[in-house]
Amino acid sequence: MDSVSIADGIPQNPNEERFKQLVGKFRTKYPDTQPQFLCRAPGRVNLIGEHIDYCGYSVLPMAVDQDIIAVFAANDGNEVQISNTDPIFKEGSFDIGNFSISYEKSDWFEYFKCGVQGIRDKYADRKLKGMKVLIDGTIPRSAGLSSSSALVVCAALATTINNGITISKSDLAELCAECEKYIGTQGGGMDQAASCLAHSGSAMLISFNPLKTQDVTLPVGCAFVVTHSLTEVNKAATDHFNIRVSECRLATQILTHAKGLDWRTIRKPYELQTALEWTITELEKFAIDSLHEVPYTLDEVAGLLNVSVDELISVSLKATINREQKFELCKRMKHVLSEANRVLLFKQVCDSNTHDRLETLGELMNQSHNSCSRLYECSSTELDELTDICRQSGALGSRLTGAGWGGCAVSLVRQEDLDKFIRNVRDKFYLNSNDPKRASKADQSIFPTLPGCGIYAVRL
Ligand code: NG1
Repeated sequence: MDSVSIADGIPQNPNEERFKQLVGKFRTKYPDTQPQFLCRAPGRVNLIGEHIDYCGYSVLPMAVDQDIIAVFAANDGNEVQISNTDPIFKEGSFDIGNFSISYEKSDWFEYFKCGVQGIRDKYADRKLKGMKVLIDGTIPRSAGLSSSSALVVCAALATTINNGITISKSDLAELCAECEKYIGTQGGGMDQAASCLAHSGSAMLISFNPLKTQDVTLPVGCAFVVTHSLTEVNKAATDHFNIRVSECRLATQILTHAKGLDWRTIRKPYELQTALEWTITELEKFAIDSLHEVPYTLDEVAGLLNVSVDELISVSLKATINREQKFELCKRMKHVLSEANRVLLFKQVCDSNTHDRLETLGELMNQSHNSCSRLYECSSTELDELTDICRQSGALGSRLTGAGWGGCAVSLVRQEDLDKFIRNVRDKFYLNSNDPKRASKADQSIFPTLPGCGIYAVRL
C-alpha cells in the first residue's frame, strides 16, 4: 500500500522557510497549543484531457509547486478551528461530530469541511478528534489550477493524521474526489489524484475505475508555462460545469439505448465504449452519426428513452435542473471522444523518440484548445486571446487548462525560447492591454512550471 508517510521534521527543500514561518504563525494564533504536524497538497496543471475525467477517460496533468499547507494540532474536544494566513479568508469553527456543508456558500471553509466529511464517511465507526488548523495557500483561486481540490485533500489528510488513521494515497484521492461533490460540482477525480499521487519530475497519465497512474516523462528541451487570463470563474457558483456533465450523461444514455443496452446503468461514454468493446474512434463515429447538431430538449431526450421527463430527471439529472435547458449533445461528444484520443496520442509521443515530437505535442494542445473553445464552449474571450498571443509569441502549443470559462492557459515552449516567450506575452497580453488590472498583475501571472511532487506530511 502506497500510504502517506509522515517524515520527522521539516525537510530541507525550497519550502523550508515558508514551512517554518507557518509554524511560527500557528504559535502566535494558538498560543496555548503546541503545533504537531504539517501537511501539504499541491495544485495541478492539466497538460491535456479536459472535461473527460468525469466521462471515464484518462487525463494527463502534472502537479505544480503551488500548494496548500496546513499546520495543525489535536484539540481536546470536538471542535475544529480553522484559520488562514490570508485575511480575506474568514476563520471559523465547527463540531467534527455534527456539521453540514453549505452548497450555496462555496467558500474556502466549506471546502475544508468537505475533506473532513470524506474521512467521516469512510471511518463512520470512529469518533474523530477536533483540531486547531492554520492554512497557507499559494495556488491562485478559481484559475483552473485546482486550489479547491488541494484544500479538500489537505483537510482530509490532516484529519487522518490527527486521528492516527493510515490511508493509501489512492484511497485518499478517491475519497476526496467523492467528498468534493458535497460542494455541488460533479468533477471526475483528476485533481485529487494529481495532488495525491504525483511524483516529482514526471507528468502523469491518470486512468479511472480503477484509479491508476503512470508517470510520463516529458521530452527534454521543452518548458510548460502557465499564464493567467485574470478572469476567474467559481465553478461551484455557476451551472456551466454541471450542465456539461449532464450533457455527457444524456448523450451516453441515448447512444446506450440505441444499442439496446441499459441506459440507466451506463452513464459515462467510457462505460459504453467498454460495454460495446469498441475503440474510442468507433464510438466517436457512432455518436456523430446518431446525434443531431440541434440542441436537445428534455422532452426529446425523455421521448428517445421512453420515459417521462420526471423520471428522466430523477434518474439522470438534478431535481434543480431548469426544465427549459437545451442540451448540446453532439458537440460535447465530439469534444470528449476526440480529446480522449488526443490524451493517448500525447502520451505515445512523449514515450517516442521522434525528432519532431515537440511540434506534435504542441499541435495536440492547440487542437485541444480549439475543441474546448468551439465544441465544449468552455473557453472565454480572454482565454482565446491569451492562447493566440502565446502561439504568436513562440509557443508550439497553447490551451486553456482546468475547467475553463476563465482562469489559466498552459503553453508548450522550447527551452531556448523561454525568456523571449515570457517577454513577448508579458508585453502583448499584460502590459500593452487596455485593462489596468493586467498591467498591475503581470509579474505574478506568468510562470514556467516543472512537474512537482504530490502530498506529504511532517511531524513537527
Ligand atoms: P478545476 O479546473 O479544478 O475546476 C474541474 C474538475 C476536474 C475536471 C476539470 C476539467 C473538480 C474538483 N475538478 O477542474 O475534475 O473535470 O474541471 O477537465 O470538479
